Amino acid sequence: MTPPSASFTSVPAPSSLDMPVPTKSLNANGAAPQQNAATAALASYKPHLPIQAGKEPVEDYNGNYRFAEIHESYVSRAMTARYFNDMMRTATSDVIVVGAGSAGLTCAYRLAKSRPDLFVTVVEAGVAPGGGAWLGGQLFSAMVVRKPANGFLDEIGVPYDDEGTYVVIKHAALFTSTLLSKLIALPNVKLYNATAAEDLIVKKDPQGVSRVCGIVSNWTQVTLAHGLQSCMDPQTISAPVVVSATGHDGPFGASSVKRLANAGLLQMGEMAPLDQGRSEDLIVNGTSQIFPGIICCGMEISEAKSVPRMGPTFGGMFASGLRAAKLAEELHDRLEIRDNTVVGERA
Ligand code: AHZ
Repeated sequence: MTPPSASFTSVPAPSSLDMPVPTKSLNANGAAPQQNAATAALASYKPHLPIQAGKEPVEDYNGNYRFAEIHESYVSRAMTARYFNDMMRTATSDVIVVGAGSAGLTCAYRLAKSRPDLFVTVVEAGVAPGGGAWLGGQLFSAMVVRKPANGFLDEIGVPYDDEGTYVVIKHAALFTSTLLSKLIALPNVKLYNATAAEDLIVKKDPQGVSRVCGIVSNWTQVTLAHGLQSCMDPQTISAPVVVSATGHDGPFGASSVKRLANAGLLQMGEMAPLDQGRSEDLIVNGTSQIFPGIICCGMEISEAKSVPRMGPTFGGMFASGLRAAKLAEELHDRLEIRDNTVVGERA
């Protein structure tokens, strides 16, 4: 088998499972033009491994099951090409949603569904998106939602028991998995999980207004290891509108409001003790643009504005996410954007 190489210029249609023979092209100095070779490799990469006669896959559960052939390199490239294409695409996004808990997922879904012209990038620090929405209170299964937020459950097709002023979903995971599957299936959405927003991009626009223009991202495992290694630089995703839905304070929570407060750009509150009757209205109605370019929703609002928590009732998270989607859409439409850069905001 020919060893794999990062520097090849053509990939012949595979007639066997062997890797293609590398062909090196040299520049005028006799050095391999690494960037061009890599680009050429991508351009000529043909993701197709034909099924050969006599090696057809067989779906037989009586002991003769046989998979179609594979070569490790095809598996690697199938993932790598897509991930890097996504990164090329999302380096400039229309809206970034930070945090894929119940508020962030709801926001991203409503926004991407109602505005197919906007590309929505969702960045979630955890491996499993969903935040606290996999369980009800005290790690129990059922999820309680106060009316009228059950309207969103009707929209996405999640069944519930109607108990008067509130409804109960038999398992929180039914809500989260349904919403997640609908969100990821949308063509104008990319979800990066295991990826943390480490910081925000804040710049002055030509009118002199400081505004959030995107996020500083890194793989979460790298973010968590910053104290163990010398500098492991992040990279960025730019967007004229950022929605922060990072939950209340915790290992990662409330990260955008905390960052803006640390930088002296915002005065931050602190989540107030539980008051179910008051909390959810305050969270939804308090969902707002907390600094130019950044809208905050879900429990992060409780930290920004000292709102009481509500414990395990989730309607406030859905409605806050829906309000954030509306605000994000309106803000995006008010902004003057040239070459992916905000040049100003119409009144
Ligand atoms: O991993 C976090 C979680 O999935 C993610 N997150 C936080 N910081 C991040 C960062 N980069 C990327 N810097 C980050 N991702 O954000 C998600 C937040 O989800 P959540 O479920 O914690 O927050 P939520 O506001 O969507 O829902 C809160 C649910 C709660 S908490 C509560 C109470 O404590 O009283 N009650 C309810 C209903």
